[in-house]
Amino acid sequence: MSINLFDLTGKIALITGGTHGLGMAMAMGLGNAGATLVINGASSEEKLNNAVNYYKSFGINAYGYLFDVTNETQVIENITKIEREVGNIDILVNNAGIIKRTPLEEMEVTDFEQVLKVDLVGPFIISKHVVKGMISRRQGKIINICSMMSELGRNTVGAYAAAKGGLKMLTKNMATEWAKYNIQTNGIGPGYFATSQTAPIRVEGHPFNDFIVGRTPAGRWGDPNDLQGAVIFLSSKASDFVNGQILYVDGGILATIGKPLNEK
Ligand code: GCO
Repeated sequence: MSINLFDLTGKIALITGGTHGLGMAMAMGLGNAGATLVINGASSEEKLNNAVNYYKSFGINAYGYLFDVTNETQVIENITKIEREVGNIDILVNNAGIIKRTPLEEMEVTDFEQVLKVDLVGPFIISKHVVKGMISRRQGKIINICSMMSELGRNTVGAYAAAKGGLKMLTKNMATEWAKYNIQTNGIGPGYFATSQTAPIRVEGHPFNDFIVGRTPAGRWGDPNDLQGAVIFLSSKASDFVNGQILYVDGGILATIGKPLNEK
């Protein structure tokens, strides 16, 4: 009998920030692999309902819960509701995140703290409460969405880089503490993707757009669907002995120092 290592039938996956962008693309991948989706949104009931209906239009079983991943009271309440109304959470994708592009010397402390709160403290809070069930069942998959900025800095994204660098190390520590319960914790590090977050720097002819296309060996921005294979792999049996790894899906950008602009 052939076993499909990547089949997620019967699994329940919670994806934070799953109402748009990379989160939606990864959620679609998990849903198409058989998982039931639990989508978190932070602010808009309408956006959440639209996203849930979008998944359902493809025959994917989906539910939506509106809560702020940085508010521990809301997280506890909603994890309890999800486990009562939908079932035990097998897969947690910590995707929700924000970015603020400001030179460090000009950045307000409150803005710096907000980026770290959403991008680093949030994943800690929700993982702390989801993992309790995973520990009791001796099984679970946690995937933290890191970034190119977990490895490299860039002008104006210092707070985001600090948060995503921290999330890389938090991933390694979650793996260290929870692997003994048969919980695999890993990360995905997207390179530069065509999303609403990067829209301002992706305008045709924008110096950054040309820079990224030239700096990426694949010669293009990532398509959000390029992340589906990685998230299915790290959510499935195929990764049962993979712990604390960050899988970079970046078109090769981290593999190279780049090339002169006039070189093909
Ligand atoms: C930026 C971009 C990046 C990407 C992504 C790269 O301003 O440099 O927004 O941060 O969004 O995180 O991995």
